[in-house]
Amino acid sequence: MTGLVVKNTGFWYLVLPDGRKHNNNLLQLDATQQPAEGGLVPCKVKGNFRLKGIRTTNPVAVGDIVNFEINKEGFAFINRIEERRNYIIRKSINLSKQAHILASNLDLALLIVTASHPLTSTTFIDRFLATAEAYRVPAVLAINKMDLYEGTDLEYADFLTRLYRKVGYPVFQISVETGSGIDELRKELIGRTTLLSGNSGVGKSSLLNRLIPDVNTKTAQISDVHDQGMHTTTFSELYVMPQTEESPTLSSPTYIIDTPGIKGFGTIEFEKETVSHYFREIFAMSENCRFGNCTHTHEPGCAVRKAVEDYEIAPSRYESYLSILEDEDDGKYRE
Ligand SMILES: Nc1nc2c(ncn2[C@@H]2O[C@H](COP(=O)(O)OP(=O)(O)OP(=O)(O)O)[C@@H](O)[C@H]2O)c(=O)[nH]1
Ligand SMILES: [Mg+2]
Ligand SMILES: [Zn+2]
Repeated sequence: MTGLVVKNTGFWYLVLPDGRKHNNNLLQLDATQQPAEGGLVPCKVKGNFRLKGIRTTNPVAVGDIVNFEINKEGFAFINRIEERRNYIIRKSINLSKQAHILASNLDLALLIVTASHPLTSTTFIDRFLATAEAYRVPAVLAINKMDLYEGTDLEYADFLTRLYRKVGYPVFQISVETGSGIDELRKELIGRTTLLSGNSGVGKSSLLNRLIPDVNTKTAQISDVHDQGMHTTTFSELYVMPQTEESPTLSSPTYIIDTPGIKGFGTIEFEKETVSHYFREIFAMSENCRFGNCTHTHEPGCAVRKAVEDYEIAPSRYESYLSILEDEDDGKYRE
């Protein structure tokens, strides 16, 4: 049997068998429970799924299409993963070489960012966007909590909006709290499979609850002391958004994957020579560099560094580019 991986609890993978409709109604299961009719099948993994020699904390990811078997005792085992159309992977912030696949087979990567409570850094945004470019997943930014901002926070939100629109990414200014900008964003998601990602506390689960009101995933207050999220969501999970008036005859379902908040975004598997390909404006500008193999760090006649000096390329983007190059130097990622 084949199915779609909807959740990974570390121990079980919950799989939606082909032909069944996902109703967001997840089962709580123990080890002896039989797969319930109409529900999700709890599976374990059989065999060794390695990603081109990279050690991943999760061999099977949410969004994977898998083949599974049910044995005589009634336990289900995943025995094959269909080839992934794409995926988003990151290295965790610690110095281990472990990587984590956020999700696979995506039509869209939606990065939720905030200008305060907590503040999302441009380094984080750029690393996420570069990874989306590298794995060919279209990316979109949503700046959430617009209801909170004034003064420098509002300036930062507007700075991010202008910067990333200029680079070529759609940017939405939203407030899950007041509902502003949500309808526009919803249109972007219809008929697609979207990964929701971002720092802890930016409002990923709150957005999901607004888009799919009957789900009610857990959300939590930001810590007053640290102005940071509480890591409320602990496992990635795929939800289905019901059809709306705008999509009555749509053939593909609208899936949204809520994920745990992440602190840093370590890039993985990048060749030094190709890092610049994942920064659209740097790549475009590099055509004018004197040397074809310019790394835009020290070479004479570098058009990229000239453009940074002239503020044609944002210094923050160039710094993010350099920080990824440094990672690739020592194979580590530090914030
Ligand atoms: N003022 C305001 N608060 C918001 C908004 N969206 C979310 N919040 C609040 O931000 C806090 C964190 O929201 P969550 O949805 O739990 O954040 P998350 O991104 O899912 O966090 P993790 O699961 O830890 O990764 C909650 O207290 C929300 O009520 C918004 O638009 N405006
Ligand atoms: Mg959450
Ligand atoms: Zn150059």
